[in-house]
Amino acid sequence: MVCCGRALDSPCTLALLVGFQFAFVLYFSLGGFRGLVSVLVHSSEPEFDYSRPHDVYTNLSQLSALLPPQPGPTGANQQLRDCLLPSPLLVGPVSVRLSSPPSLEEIKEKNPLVTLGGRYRPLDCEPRHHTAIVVPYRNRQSHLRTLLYHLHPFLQRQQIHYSIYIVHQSGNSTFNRAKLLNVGVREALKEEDWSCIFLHDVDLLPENDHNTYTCHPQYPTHLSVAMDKFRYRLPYPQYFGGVSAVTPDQYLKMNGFPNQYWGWGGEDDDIATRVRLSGMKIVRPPVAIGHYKMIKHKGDQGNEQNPRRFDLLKRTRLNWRSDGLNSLTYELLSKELEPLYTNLSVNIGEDPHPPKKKSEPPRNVSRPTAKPIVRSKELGKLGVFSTQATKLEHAELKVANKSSGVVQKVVKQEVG
Ligand code: BGN
Repeated sequence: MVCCGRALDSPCTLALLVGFQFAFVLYFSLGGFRGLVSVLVHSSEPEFDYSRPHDVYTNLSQLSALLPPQPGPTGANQQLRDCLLPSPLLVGPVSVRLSSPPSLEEIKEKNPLVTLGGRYRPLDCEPRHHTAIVVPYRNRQSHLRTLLYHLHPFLQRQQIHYSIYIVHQSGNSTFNRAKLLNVGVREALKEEDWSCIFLHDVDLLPENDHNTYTCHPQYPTHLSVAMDKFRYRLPYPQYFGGVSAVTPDQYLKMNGFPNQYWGWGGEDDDIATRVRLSGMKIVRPPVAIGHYKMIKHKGDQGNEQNPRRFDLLKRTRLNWRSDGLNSLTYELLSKELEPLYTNLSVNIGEDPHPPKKKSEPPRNVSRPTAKPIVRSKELGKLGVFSTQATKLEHAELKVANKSSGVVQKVVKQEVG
């Protein structure tokens, strides 16, 4: 060919360069390798119409019509058949009521089959799953009512045996989500041989009941993969916050969760790192199923951003075996079986580094927009960013940041 005879300045070389550049940009704008695969190979992702959600109490009247199981002639309960898989009661997308939640009495009335402590077990079939839902909590009365109003019917339709545990941090010290989760897991397992434990933020509401509150037998699960706050996608690939689930075995394997994260941020990244360090990986439902809405709210007093989270994250590899379930100390102040939940009130001690009076203003998480999660200054402080992340990861990051405004990974290389 005429044009290819000469070196760099030939039109052919130029055309090739432009071509490559175009292919490169196309590759990343389609979401890198994964995006390309999903475009080329027809996606088997389920599809749901979120524009026409069902009422979250749909199909529940069928359940309420069931009488409590009648004892047989010998006094023993009849043998129940196993619950069907998937539950025939599921409806898919459900509407989320975000404002003015009903009173606890009204919620109880709408959920007559929920028993003391916020427990439920299907009456007409033998459940295949036994799930404890652990919710770290402080001063969020209206969020709690919104969650209970939504979660009880949502879970009953899934025909699982479940109980909701609210772990209330007493006192005024800085909030410690991961430590409260450790307490919740330990207390829940004292009560019952749960096969699955859900770690659930109080302000997150699942939007699709095909997102079953059950565990993967081998690997920890991350459920809140598509939150409205992050424009219905993962803010970064190793994100493990919001709603996740472990079996007791998985929990033991990773030595539970860290106890040292006081204040907002980083503890979920630490947990994700533990998953990998203990030889496991994170599994997720399809994005089309893992939809969640976050209740909008102003900054959280007592849960200011934790400035130490970067340093803590750098040391997860060193600390995870000694800080966790095996170093957990707390005082259980009370355990009350409320009609819609079990209330565990706990003293988990004091933040050894309480924030100074004039600290960063509390984070405002009220806007459902994808805000930069980690500022580049903070990335710099971490100091581990460029040491292990590959060039490809950096390039992907740049493109993702440009298109979404979300600065993606910090501990990416830690969580692999
Ligand atoms: C991340 C936070 C997570 C939080 C998500 C989503 C950190 C550690 C920085 C090194 N991680 O940035 O804790 O769940 O944002 O809001 O701040």
